[in-house]
Amino acid sequence: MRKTALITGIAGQDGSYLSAFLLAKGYRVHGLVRWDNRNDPLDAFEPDVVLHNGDLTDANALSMLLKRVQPDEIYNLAALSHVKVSFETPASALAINAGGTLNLLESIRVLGMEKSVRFYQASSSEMFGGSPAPQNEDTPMQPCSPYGAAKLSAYWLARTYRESYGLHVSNGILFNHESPLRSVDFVTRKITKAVAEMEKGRLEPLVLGNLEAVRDWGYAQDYVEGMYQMLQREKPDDYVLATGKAHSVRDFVVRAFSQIGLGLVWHGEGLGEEGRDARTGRVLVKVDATFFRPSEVHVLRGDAAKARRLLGWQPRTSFDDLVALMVNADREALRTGYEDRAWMQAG
Ligand code: G4F
Repeated sequence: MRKTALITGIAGQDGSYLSAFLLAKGYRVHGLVRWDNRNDPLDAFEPDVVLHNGDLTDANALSMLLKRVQPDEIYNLAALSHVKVSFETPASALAINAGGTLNLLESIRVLGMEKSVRFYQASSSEMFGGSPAPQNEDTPMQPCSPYGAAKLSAYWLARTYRESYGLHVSNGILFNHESPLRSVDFVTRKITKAVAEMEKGRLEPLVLGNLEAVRDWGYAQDYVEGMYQMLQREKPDDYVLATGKAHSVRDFVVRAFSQIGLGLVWHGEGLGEEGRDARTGRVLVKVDATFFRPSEVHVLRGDAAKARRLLGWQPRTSFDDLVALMVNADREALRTGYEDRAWMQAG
């Protein structure tokens, strides 16, 4: 019997990789997508993936959808996922990330689907906030952003529904995971796209915020397998997925420029700091207050021993390979004219 999966947030990076992964396993895939976030016309016909317009905050519509689709597995990936934006729209962060999760869990319960559905909740390492690294499933959670607080609320709702109603609900506590599909609103893709553009002649420097923040960056494609593996376990549980290796934003920048043969030397400090081309002295990187957050999670480095032990999961892509594949994808996108070239006029 073919299984049916419903993925909320299917249009995002993880949704895209996960749907490809599940299709290859023979699943029927349904996806929930906000109508203004679709990159296909509303009446497009896609035989392998059925897209449904919807929004996690619309509880009745979600219930109707679950009743219609009758999924075996639900992957709740939809979220307001940008940490800095969550400081600007905290109520939306809470409504979507926590309220939306509640709407799904409550729909499962009210429809009596507790025994037929398995549920994956996209929890986040941002929930650890200020807790010292390395962080694992037992590390105290001390979020320091509306995003982290909302995700923590969803995490506890998921656990509550598991323990109170016997739902098969697992939290995947994922550390940062990136890819060429990442939006440029996130620091890794912002860097790799700028580096590829500079190689092609862009003149303006790359402008960033906090260069000292340390993250545990993995490759998104490796992580969606872990999501799937969690739902194949007989018993639901919570798992950290991470590489265990940490690098600063500065490390990422240096590595990305080295990919196009440029070395950086740093001058100045704080907001006045600049990264210059070691050979020509040209300014390639600047720092600006716009990209700092009201409060910052300084160091995230995960310990995924439990996922390794119980799921057999481990990341396959190193930091260096991740940076290389992202820079190369952006170079290729420019070469084929896939990305827009607005920066050319601006430069
Ligand atoms: O790429 P980021 O915006 O990712 P962040 O905030 O760590 O969140 C991502 O990972 C979480 C998992 O831990 C997810 F839950 C979340 O949904 C998202 O996917 O920022 C990474 C670091 C931050 O410390 C930020 O302050 O980079 C720093 N940074 C420095 N300059 C910047 C910039 N971040 C962005 N987005 N843009 C900058 O110019």
